[in-house]
Amino acid sequence: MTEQLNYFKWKQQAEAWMREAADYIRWQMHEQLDIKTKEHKNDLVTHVDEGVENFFINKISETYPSHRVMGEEGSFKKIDDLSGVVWILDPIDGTMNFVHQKSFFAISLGIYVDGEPAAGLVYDVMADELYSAVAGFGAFLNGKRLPKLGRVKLDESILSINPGWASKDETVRNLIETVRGARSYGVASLEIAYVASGRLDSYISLNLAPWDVAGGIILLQETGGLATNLKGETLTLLKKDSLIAANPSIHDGLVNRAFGTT
Ligand code: 2AM
Ligand code: CA
Ligand code: CA
Ligand code: CA
Repeated sequence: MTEQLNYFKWKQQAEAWMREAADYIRWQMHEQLDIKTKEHKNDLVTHVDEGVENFFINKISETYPSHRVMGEEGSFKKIDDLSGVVWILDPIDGTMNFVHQKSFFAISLGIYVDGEPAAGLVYDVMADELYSAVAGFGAFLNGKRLPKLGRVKLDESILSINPGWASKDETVRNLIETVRGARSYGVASLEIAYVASGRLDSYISLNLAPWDVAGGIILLQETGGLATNLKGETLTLLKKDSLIAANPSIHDGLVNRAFGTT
């Protein structure tokens, strides 16, 4: 129980920092953005992503010196195991949306203790929607408890998927024809949070990093949803992987039908 008290404390603290970082983001959004590309031409980073990550690294190291941070913009290389307390941070998830649309981006944070979920937070900055969970105590949206996910049928479900991938893959095109509707938001952490809250029934991606998923999958676990890679395997949170995050009644069906060997 003492452990859990800590988890609540960390979640509370993380939430306050997220709101402070969100104020900075909303302020900087209307300034000239310093935009750079990373490995691919569509993989963007701005000075705001770096500013938010540095803000969290400073706060966490001042307040909890023994905790480690795995953040997208620079501090990943130092982390190759999940022992102790690790904060897995995406300072801005959905940077392309941040740059082009000025909405539909999130701050995502998962706190893990020896690799086990402790607390997860995903904050949609412009909608002011904060999804949060302490593992074992349910998930909340702006303080209101999210219900456990009910049953859905695959052909009545809403799937979120990257259209760039869908256009190139016949299996994915068939899947899109099977479900009731397909969507794409371009912000992985929030799309997982949407599955946790029932706004979406599934979200599938080919290649995500630990910080894209670490916060969202804790929320999902708390409302009964399932998250694995496309082979149905548990995520390690130490390397890039594919993802199927889904309502439990369609998760295994999606793995088998779209990507399995059966
Ligand atoms: P990012 O904005 O933090 O980079 C876009 O479909 C979603 O996938 C976003 O959550 C984006 O996170 C993530 N993503 C992961 N790897 C990516 C890559 N190499 N290029 C663009 N988006 C990536
Ligand atoms: Ca990125
Ligand atoms: Ca991301
Ligand atoms: Ca990011």
